[in-house]
Amino acid sequence: MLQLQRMRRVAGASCLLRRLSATGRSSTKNASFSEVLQLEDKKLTGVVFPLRGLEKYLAPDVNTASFRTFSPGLDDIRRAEALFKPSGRHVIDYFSSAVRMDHAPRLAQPEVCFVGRSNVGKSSLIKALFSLAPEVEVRVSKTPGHTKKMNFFKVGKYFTLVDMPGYGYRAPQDFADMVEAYLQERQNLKRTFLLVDSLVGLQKADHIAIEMLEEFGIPYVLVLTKIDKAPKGLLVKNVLEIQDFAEKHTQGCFPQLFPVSSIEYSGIHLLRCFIAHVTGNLPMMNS
Ligand SMILES: Nc1nc2c(ncn2[C@@H]2O[C@H](COP(=O)(O)OP(=O)(O)OP(=O)(O)O)[C@@H](O)[C@H]2O)c(=O)[nH]1
Ligand SMILES: [Mg+2]
Repeated sequence: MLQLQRMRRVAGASCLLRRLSATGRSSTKNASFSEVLQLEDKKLTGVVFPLRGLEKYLAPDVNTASFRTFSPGLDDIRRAEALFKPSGRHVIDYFSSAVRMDHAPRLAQPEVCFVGRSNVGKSSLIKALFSLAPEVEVRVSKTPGHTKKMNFFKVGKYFTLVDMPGYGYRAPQDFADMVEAYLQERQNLKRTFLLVDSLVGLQKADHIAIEMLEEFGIPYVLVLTKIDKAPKGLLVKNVLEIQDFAEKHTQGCFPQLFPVSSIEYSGIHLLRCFIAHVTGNLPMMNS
């Protein structure tokens, strides 16, 4: 509690400065952790730890242990955010694109990638993660099948994020070759984020992706997207169903789900922290 109060005081000042300098930009409310720390406790919990925010809607006998598998302290989250903010020598930028593995850039630094059905919100999620570096161009679209190449974004010398074309709808012909080959061959791949639409839960195409990741023996994480659009009851139902499925039928899946909204920034701060952690850039202090 004391830690939270102290962080809120410091955050208040920097938040004001940010607001003053942010004129003219599109809405980025809650994009920065200092802003989130200004929220009242319940709202703060909902934005930073969306799963915990759902606990009040659950029956008392529901086991929520896996809601806290990854449970960083607020200071860990603040330290992780620094990696997602560009500064003098720390450059965050688009690096290159590839349609085949032999075109993929040779990068030794740790990498994470984002896969999932077309239109599920992969590019939007990367855009939200990079909201503190608005000059980084990440293209999103209402039209499914928008991202047609593997797009590599370098976060300084620390790690790389890879935006993938979606599967399922009008996927590029060589999608299977491109993404499957990447997942199988990429040596520096530390974690794969499989995005699932929180409004509809696991679909046939998602099950195929899960089977593929299980077969390749690749560690992956399920991210539930667009939670701002899902009524709470539906969200709770889908969270519990997916969690139950992951527990009973998967080996490589991280037990905790990561619900996110790329519009409201719910879950984005926690995900930044998780990415910093799995890429070896954030030893935990308070977990
Ligand atoms: N309300 C809401 N809409 C979202 C969210 N994330 C993405 N969207 C919308 O969903 C649509 C698709 O988003 P993209 O990020 O382009 O999806 P994608 O998975 O990259 O799609 P492909 O590149 O075609 O595979 C866009 O209209 C986004 O504005 C979210 O968190 N909340
Ligand atoms: Mg895309």
